[in-house]
Amino acid sequence: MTAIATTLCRRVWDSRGHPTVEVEVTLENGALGRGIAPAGASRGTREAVDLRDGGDRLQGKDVQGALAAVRSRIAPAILGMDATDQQAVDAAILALDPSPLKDSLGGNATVATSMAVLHAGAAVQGKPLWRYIADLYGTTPSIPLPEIQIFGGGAHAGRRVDVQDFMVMVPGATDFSEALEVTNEIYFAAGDIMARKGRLAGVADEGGWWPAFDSNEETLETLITAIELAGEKPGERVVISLDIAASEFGKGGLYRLALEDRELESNALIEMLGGWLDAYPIAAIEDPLGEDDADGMAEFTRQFGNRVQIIGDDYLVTNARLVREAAQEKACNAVLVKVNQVGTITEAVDTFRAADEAGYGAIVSARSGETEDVTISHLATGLGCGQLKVGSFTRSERMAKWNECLRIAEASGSGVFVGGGPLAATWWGA
Ligand code: 2PG
Ligand code: MG
Repeated sequence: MTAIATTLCRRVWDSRGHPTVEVEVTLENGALGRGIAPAGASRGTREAVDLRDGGDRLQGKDVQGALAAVRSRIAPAILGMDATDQQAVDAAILALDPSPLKDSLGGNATVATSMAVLHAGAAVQGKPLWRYIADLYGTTPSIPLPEIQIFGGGAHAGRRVDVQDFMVMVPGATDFSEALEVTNEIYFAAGDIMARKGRLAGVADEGGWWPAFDSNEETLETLITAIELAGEKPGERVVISLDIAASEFGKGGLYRLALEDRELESNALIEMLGGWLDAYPIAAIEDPLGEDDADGMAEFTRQFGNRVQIIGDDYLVTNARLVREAAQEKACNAVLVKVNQVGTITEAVDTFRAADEAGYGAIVSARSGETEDVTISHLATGLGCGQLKVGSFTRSERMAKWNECLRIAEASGSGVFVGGGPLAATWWGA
């Protein structure tokens, strides 16, 4: 009944119009699961490889090699396996490509298959995916607090500003639906400001307003004004979250702020960001230092780890071993969980567990290249991780995830919204 009968794959297209891998797994009783690989633009060097064909066609981004890996290697290996034994199926996939970066199968091939198997397992048990995940991993489900981008930047906006994500969270909302409502007002207030300044220039890759600013700090100031225009007092119900994505503009402890035409050493960057933490109600900051700047990250955490959530994305690449090492070095206090960064559901859950053991927060996250796949809404809810980062408040590849959370919240009943829970208690207003 629960055995995998067929594994199909096809090329579909993501939100940036690039090819990606979709996998469909059908079980003996007809239950079906589907997964689509997302794609990052600001990628950590230790992430699982997103296998692309190269060459002249489709900007070198075709995925025929990854599709061939699913058809000729992964499908035969998992045929007949029990789809509800996620760990065994993922182990069978990993056995085909034990390389740390999955460069032979491609992380895009493995993640689409792993997610498809997860969906098929839920389908055969007749459970909503979030409930299936909670039962499988013995976790307590909760609706996550959304982390939503208002301005995009960095690699998602032609490097128009250096910082990548200017986001808001509404830990003071009473439920998920209210958090979205407040965010909607802030998003459109920000659009109005840009229009009034004659600087409205469309949106960046994840749907946040295009950052037509003269400095990174002007973006922050504008975000504050937008929060106020939306009728909120910054730092009360609403807080700011930033993804600095420092690996994108720094190597070897030297950071180049192109917009401001200056170069900063690690300590100067820490000082600049510390100034922002003092001046603005910032509750979370992601990748404040580069992926190769372990000393800088430990120093930043030493100075600010008691008052702000410090999230490792490129720095930890959803890797359980790196989370454990970071905990020893006291670098970061939270990890971004992106399944395609590590390649399988089992490994992503291992990372979530490693974070839990280290007392680190965990934020499930989308990639900048996304699709209609809503697995991460269920993963964040099912694991009860507390936070979900998806991008902005426009474009259907983003809204699909927020809307799915609304459906899950409705189906699961009220009272499970994390909102003002762990985030508020630990970081907000501290
Ligand atoms: C990030 C993500 C999402 P990308 O850096 O957190 O914003 O971007 O998918 O391009 O790595
Ligand atoms: Mg990031």
